Amino acid sequence: MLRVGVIGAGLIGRDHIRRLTTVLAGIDVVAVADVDAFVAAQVAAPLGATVYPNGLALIAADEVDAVLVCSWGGTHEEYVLAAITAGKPVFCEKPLATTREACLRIVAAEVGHGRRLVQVGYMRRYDAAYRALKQVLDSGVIGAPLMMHCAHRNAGVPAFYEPENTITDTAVHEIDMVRWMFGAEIVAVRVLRPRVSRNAGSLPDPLLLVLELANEVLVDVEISVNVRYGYDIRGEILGEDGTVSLENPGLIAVRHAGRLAGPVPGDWRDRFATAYDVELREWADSVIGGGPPVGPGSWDGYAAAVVSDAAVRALRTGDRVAVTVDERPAIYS
Ligand code: NAD
Ligand code: ISE
Repeated sequence: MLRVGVIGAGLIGRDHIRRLTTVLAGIDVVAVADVDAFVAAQVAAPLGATVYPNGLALIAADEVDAVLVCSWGGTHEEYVLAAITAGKPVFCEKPLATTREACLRIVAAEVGHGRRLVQVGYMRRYDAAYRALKQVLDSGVIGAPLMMHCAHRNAGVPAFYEPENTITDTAVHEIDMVRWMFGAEIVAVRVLRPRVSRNAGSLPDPLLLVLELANEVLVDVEISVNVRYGYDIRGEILGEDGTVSLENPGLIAVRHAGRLAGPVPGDWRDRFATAYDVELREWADSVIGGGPPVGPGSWDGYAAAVVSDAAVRALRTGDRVAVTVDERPAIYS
């Protein structure tokens, strides 16, 4: 049994605990920590897991083989660094950390340790539809890629969202996906602001990001975080000889009274449920097998943070912001 400790028992922490304990085999959640002690106790009780007073104590515990970090983004750095120091594999929900500098400190610690221990929760790389898109692209059947059009729409977002969270928490998924999909770094970013939605509250919503890739592919990303109607993730790649696109993820279509209708996922838990299952299965298998994680690592977390830093600057200034990535250390090649 792989004995896992989970830090942060909120929405995704609880969802991951459910899949670790009821969907996937060979994993035991033995420890939980949350700044909200009541939440931690409530989540730990049915599992028979130990509640730790804080994340650092959980990481240090002998009974914990590997760690899942599911607390708020600003807290990730401290926990990931502690896990590296303890030599324990750590799956950290996105973002790896909220700034380029914090991610670089994690990269430096992992390089110092000499072996990869960190995986970051960029689950789109595990989604069947995105994988199929990449397979078609890589097959060459649509020719060389020219552009990609993306939309990332949330019915609503948590109350803590500040303007930059539309980038650092939401657009960051497309930032990672695009690097993986095209195997190329993002070299510049612009953020355009259309008319503001009356549902936007205090957020700049919607936004249009334009990402320039090193291979001259151009990607546009609509970010809408208050569309109300559901969770809607879109993507279409234009190649020289054809296109490939994500299709409606609904499983059924209802034809009734002269209308054709189908379900729209409510949020990321519906849309990416299977992707999270595969992601954590592969992560756990790599830990059990004693190898490095096979999924996105600290370097990917760093590269995404560099672009999201630039996009936050572009959002504030309206400028085109160039992105420069440091040299990739050998353990990430
Ligand atoms: P949430 O607010 O529902 O839960 C976060 C939990 O962490 C809360 O219970 C909070 O009390 C706890 N917490 C905060 N600071 C802590 C600390 N220092 N130590 C221990 N616990 C602490 O938030 P969420 O939606 O579950 O998001 C958590 C993380 O997961 C974020 O980084 C978010 O970006 C990421 N996330 C990823 C996806 C995805 O699609 N991959 C989806 C949702 C959330
Ligand atoms: C959330 O944290 C996620 O990661 C979801 O995948 C994303 O769609 C949402 O915008 C974020 O708030």
